[in-house]
Amino acid sequence: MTPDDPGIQSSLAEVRRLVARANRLAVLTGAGISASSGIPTFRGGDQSLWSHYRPEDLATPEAFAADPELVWRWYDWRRGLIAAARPNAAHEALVRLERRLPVDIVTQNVDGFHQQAGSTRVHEFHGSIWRVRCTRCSHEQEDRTHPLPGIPRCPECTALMRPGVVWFGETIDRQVMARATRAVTSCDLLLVIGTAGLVHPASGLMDLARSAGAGVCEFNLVPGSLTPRVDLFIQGDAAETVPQIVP
Ligand code: BJW
Ligand code: ZN
Repeated sequence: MTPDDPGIQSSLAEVRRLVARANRLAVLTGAGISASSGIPTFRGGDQSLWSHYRPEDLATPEAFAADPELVWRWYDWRRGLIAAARPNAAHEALVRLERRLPVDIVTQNVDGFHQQAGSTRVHEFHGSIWRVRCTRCSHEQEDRTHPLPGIPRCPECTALMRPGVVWFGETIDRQVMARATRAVTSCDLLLVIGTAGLVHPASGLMDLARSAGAGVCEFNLVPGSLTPRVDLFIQGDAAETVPQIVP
């Protein structure tokens, strides 16, 4: 499929109809929902200092073991961008939806924007950029310091702290996985917003929802790997399209 294919674009009226009929909603979000807040996506080819790194070069335990300072510098830069930015109209629209019916948000994003906007049932599939955890003992805590004065050290055992996020090759927290699975298998409708759908196991959640009988609506700037398997596709900036389903 290409963006020019006729018939790919569904109407917002169709999405509104499905939302009106739904009893439970689940939402799977990715980097694209925060793009309009000024947060670069992972595979978007932005012009930043860090754009010549791929996520696979930095978001791995091996990259951290080889050069913890480099990896922390990347996270410190991103923490600065996020701290200076705000949730956008798409995050806010999902808060309004929650006033109408139960809405579980499974987010791959680590920015905390859904909670900041006011959503209450948020499952952080890949962790949070505002948490740090010890590489040696089990100590974990919130840490919103920016800029970081250096690599954070564990207050319990002085070992290096690492970002409290899920890197490639690491498993999703069992409880978060269970909550996300429950959310997508118990909803009537899944909204998939701003994800390329290339990273497992998050990308499998959509098929899980479908096999449990849910309808799927995708919101993205461009059709992607998930689009052939969705029921409705709304093309455009999520900050413009998503608010139109919850006027
Ligand atoms: C807009 C927009 C606008 C832009 N409006 N839309 C081979 C085959 C299958 C699987 C594997 C494999 N080899 C390895 C794996 C497993 C691996 C994986 O999936 N790799 C793939 C790359 C192939 N997965 C894992 O390792 C996961 N764990 C796991 O599988 O455990 C089991 C296991 C253990 C050991 C060995 C093997 C298996 C863990 C994955 C963790 C991913 N972590 C990251 C970093 C998180 C922390 C951080 O933020 O730093 O998560 S990587 C990065 O990708 C981040 C994101 O959450 C994730 C997804 O990215 P997302 O959100 O889709 O962003 P983009 O940039 O890709 O897309 C943006 C989209 O928005 C685009 O579609 C745009 O068009 C759109 N857009 N502007 C609307 N304004
Ligand atoms: Zn420790």
